[in-house]
Amino acid sequence: MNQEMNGGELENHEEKIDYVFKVVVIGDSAVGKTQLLSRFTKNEFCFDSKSTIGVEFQTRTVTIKGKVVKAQIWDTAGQERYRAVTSAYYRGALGAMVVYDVTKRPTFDHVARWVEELRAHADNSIVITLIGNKADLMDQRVVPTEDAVEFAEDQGLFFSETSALSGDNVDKAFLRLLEEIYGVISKKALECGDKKSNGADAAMLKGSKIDLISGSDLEISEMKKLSACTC
Ligand SMILES: Nc1nc2c(ncn2[C@@H]2O[C@H](COP(=O)(O)OP(=O)(O)OP(=O)(O)O)[C@@H](O)[C@H]2O)c(=O)[nH]1
Ligand SMILES: [Mg+2]
Repeated sequence: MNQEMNGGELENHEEKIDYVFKVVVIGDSAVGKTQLLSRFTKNEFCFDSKSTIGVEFQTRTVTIKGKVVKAQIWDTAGQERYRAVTSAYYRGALGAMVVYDVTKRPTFDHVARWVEELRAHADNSIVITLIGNKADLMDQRVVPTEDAVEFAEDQGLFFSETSALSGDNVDKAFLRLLEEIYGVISKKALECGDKKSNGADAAMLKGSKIDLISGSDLEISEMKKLSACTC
């Protein structure tokens, strides 16, 4: 694993949090969204997982390129009847995971719809990762990896196959997404600095650390204001 992005738990470093990244996890019901979150945030897996009602979030704090990043990951309900509720949570999300089940073709066929919904409700710069979960069920696979790779390339998404059950690729996929988000906001901050300095005062960019308020209950919209360039 990347040394700079060790995914280490930093529970006692709340006061030092540099960024809070909101990430939403979406996809059809029973593809394993809740278990992916559980694996990433608690290293736990539950065979008897109950279908999520509405939306809830979990957090994990990691370091990326020397910065302390709190990932606030929103677990949404995949069931159709909650659609109207869940799309409201896309606002302010810097990243999204669109999950399907490699053993259920319809869950992959519906991915295009989930991505469309994200593009309609989320920010343009949102980083999206396509996740084919339950890769441990090798003999039940019906979605070939190539189909997903082709779709991801076509749509400009990152892609990983994971198993929440074994833990394979779960940390890697989340950490990559967080690293990509970090890249996007760093670039925005630079562009913002460029515009402000108008090319005349490069020193303005130096040490322009963005201070974020610690605490999981801070409004995401506030976070967004602080972490994104507004010029
Ligand atoms: N074999 C296997 N089973 C998994 C995996 N991930 C989840 N499951 C099982 O799939 C079922 C559904 O998992 P959930 O995480 O609850 O699915 P969800 O996407 O959150 O579903 P909703 O909350 O209804 O949207 C549960 O029985 C899990 O134990 C995996 O990687 N491998
Ligand atoms: Mg769930």
